[in-house]
Amino acid sequence: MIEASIPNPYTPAPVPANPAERGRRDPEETMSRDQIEAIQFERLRWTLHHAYENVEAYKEHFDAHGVHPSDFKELADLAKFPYTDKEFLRKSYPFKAFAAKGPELRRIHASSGTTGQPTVVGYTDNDIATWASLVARVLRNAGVKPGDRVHNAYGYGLFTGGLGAHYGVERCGAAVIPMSGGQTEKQVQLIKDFEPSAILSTPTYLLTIADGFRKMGLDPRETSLKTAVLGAEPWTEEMRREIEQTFGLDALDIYGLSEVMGPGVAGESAESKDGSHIYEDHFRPEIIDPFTDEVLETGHPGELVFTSLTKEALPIIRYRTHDLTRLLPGTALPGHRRMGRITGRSDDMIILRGVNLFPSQIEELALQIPALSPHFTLEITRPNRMDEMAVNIERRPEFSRQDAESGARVLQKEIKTKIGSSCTINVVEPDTLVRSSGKLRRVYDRRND
Ligand code: DLL
Repeated sequence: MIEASIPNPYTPAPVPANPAERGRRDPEETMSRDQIEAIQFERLRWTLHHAYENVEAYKEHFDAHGVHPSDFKELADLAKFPYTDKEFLRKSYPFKAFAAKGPELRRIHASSGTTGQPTVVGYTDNDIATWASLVARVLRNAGVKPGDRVHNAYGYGLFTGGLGAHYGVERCGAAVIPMSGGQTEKQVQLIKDFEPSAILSTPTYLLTIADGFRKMGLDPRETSLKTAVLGAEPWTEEMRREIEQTFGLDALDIYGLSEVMGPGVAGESAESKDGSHIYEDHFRPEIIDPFTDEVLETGHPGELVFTSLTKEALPIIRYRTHDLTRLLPGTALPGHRRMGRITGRSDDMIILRGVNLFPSQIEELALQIPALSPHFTLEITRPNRMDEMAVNIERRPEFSRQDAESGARVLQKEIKTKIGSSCTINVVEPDTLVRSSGKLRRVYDRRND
């Protein structure tokens, strides 16, 4: 047990022995906003004490900003506490931000990121139980039931996607097929033979699996799959439509990040299909202006910030995710706010001759053109001291080169009028761009090469 001067008000609910009961909703899901905020207050008060007393880096950080956990007297007081970010965790590499250092520590994951050393995250038994219960929540709300089979194509290993999703499937009473990412032919074979009703994958990797079906002479619409729970990278409503039509299933969102837990911080309900609900009995979200750091009202777009409410091994206070979105009132889970689609990460934003743009904007426009496929990359160069962007995009195999070229001209015009950037479009042949088995890299910035 990790001690703090005030007792931890939370313990994870026991796993029902009867698998059929694992299909039941958690009582917190149907709570009102007032009830959720009352829970948030109690749990946040404990989290602040726990972080301050058990993690030296938090004590130094709070002391440097002249705040103490006893300054937290109402929810709004959270704003008195300083933000944290990747740099805060990086400086604590590998374990200095952990409150659990001894036998309480049960698992370690890490997120690789694109640069520098990985960010290391840790879990106690209770953290793992909570995590599984939240992924189970996402899956239940997406329509997965006890007795279902679920194909898990998230990568297993240090990445939180594979194992995080794995225990969530078991927790909701379904059977997990731990396929991991890659080996697309084998994915196709197992989906065909094991007949899962649901698949967990990144949206772009699911498109690769669809290609795999076609290559084996199979129609992706003929599979047993009824639900896809997709996340780990930004995706658009147009991509949702593409995937749903390709497989004839319901595609729903799952959101999360390693530092805050992993997959299952938020999930989308099949009944409303209107964005992921953040599980606010475990995470308090805020939206801030990424430039002025000011906290914005619900509904305003900005950067998502999270504070954990129940995490033991790695409490996280006002963590800046760099994910750009907005908070919206709850619908299917009225006490929990939803997040809008992530339009991009502030560190993925391309600044092209002064115009800010995100790959998701290109995805949205490209997918409206029938002859162009969702497989594209963006290549940015600076040949004559001027930024240039090329969109390399595959034509759909069922359309001619000529159709794709005229589609490309439409796309070029759309990018100019809707985003404000001039670019060139290179139509390439089907199946020539690199596929990824997990998170896809779309942007190749070669301006400094
Ligand atoms: O990607 C955790 C995860 C695994 C989520 C499987 C969902 C499914 P990280 O590797 O730490 O963790 O990357 C976190 O991925 O800050 C977002 O930028 C992005 N991301 C995750 N889910 C979504 C989503 C996992 N549903 C980073 N939509 C986050 C858009 C997402 N972006």
